[in-house]
Amino acid sequence: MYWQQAIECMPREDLEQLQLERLQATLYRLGTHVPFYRRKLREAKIDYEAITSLAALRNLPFTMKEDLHVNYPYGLFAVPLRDVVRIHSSSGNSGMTTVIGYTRNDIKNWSDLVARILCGAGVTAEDVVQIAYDYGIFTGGLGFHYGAERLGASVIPISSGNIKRQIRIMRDFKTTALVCTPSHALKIADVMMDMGVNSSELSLKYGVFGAERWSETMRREIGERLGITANDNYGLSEIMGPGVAGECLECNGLHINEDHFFVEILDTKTLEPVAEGEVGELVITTLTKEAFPVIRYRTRDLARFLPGTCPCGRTFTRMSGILGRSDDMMIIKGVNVFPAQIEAALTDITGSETPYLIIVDRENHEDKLTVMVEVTELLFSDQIRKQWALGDTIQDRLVTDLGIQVHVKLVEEKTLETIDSKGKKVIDNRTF
Ligand code: DLL
Repeated sequence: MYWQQAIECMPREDLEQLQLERLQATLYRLGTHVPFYRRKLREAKIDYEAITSLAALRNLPFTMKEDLHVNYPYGLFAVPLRDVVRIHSSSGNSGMTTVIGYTRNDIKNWSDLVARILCGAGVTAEDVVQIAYDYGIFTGGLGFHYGAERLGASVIPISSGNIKRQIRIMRDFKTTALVCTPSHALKIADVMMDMGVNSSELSLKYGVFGAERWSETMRREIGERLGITANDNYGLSEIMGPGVAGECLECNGLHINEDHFFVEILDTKTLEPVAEGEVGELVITTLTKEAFPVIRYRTRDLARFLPGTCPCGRTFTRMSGILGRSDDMMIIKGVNVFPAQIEAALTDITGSETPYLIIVDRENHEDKLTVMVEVTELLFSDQIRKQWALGDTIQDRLVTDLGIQVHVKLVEEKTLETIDSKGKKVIDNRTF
């Protein structure tokens, strides 16, 4: 099933021509409207008006997450704010936040791309689509909402809280497609069991899952427990949100929406293309974005291109699911978390370097983040109430900065060195 068959199945030659024209337009937009890129291109001695081949893209400078931070909030927007109709953002305190804008046209393209993802996973205008992503500044909820509406499906914007209610609505409203993170789908299956609801009482057929890493074992488990197909899709806010790539029902890799994104896979050390089929970092150039175009954005996500063509008929290149990260970002309860955010908050509160250890577990299909903090001599108080207050202050601050629940454990000095963390600041006990 296709949403835009003529595009999704277009001959590669035509696709490459389209990509080149769109790259030229993007470079022109950035070169003329974004001082940061004008300077960057000039420094790299690139005449952006003289790019005549896709191969020339290899010489363009990279864009890093740090560039987004430095230009916070609107420095990389290529249109005036009056032309921006939506703003999304990643979590984090102001120094770590990224802000992404969309013009009306960007939203239209985004909706079409998400409609493609849904269609590829089997969803049609006949379906009742329940979206259990967070509806907020995170791109998952609204991104899928607009895409599902564009498709013409009946959309239930349930969001991520109150799972019992989600299940009741799923049963009573005869939901046929579930859209959320894979771990949330398993959590739903757990709560269904507690409620005595069997999947045969539901009308569910399709599951469209993404925003975090998952495994074939999880896919099988979701499929069996909810009685649905389970398809993967990938995206990131800096590039757009969901809609970058998604699996069709063949489930043999994620088709990249190459008419809107030029994707390279590079060796993380040399930053040169990896050998065919090798794993490397996804580096993405947007080809149609108006408000927030980026060139060669280093996603830090690791994946590989898959060889051959897909029986579904789409000509877009396929990539594997995400196999890891080339930095230390973790996705906890669907939220991106960097150890540096935690460290910065601790230093801020304690006024000194404080030993800590981050522990991530998955209990009953739910991520749990614990931060162990050593009470050094400087922080020690013989008044238990004062000590508790310190724990509460750290906890409140981390919840605010990260946007997820955090368990803070204060431990005695030198406790952390007795824990075998192999010298790392993070122990992630989850299996993917
Ligand atoms: O997670 C956008 C999204 C929403 C994608 C809904 C798919 C579905 P961010 O919050 O910016 O955006 O997080 C982006 O999440 O760089 C990956 O590390 C990770 N990620 C996204 N999709 C997948 C996936 C959204 N299918 C970051 N598998 C990315 C593994 C994923 N990791």
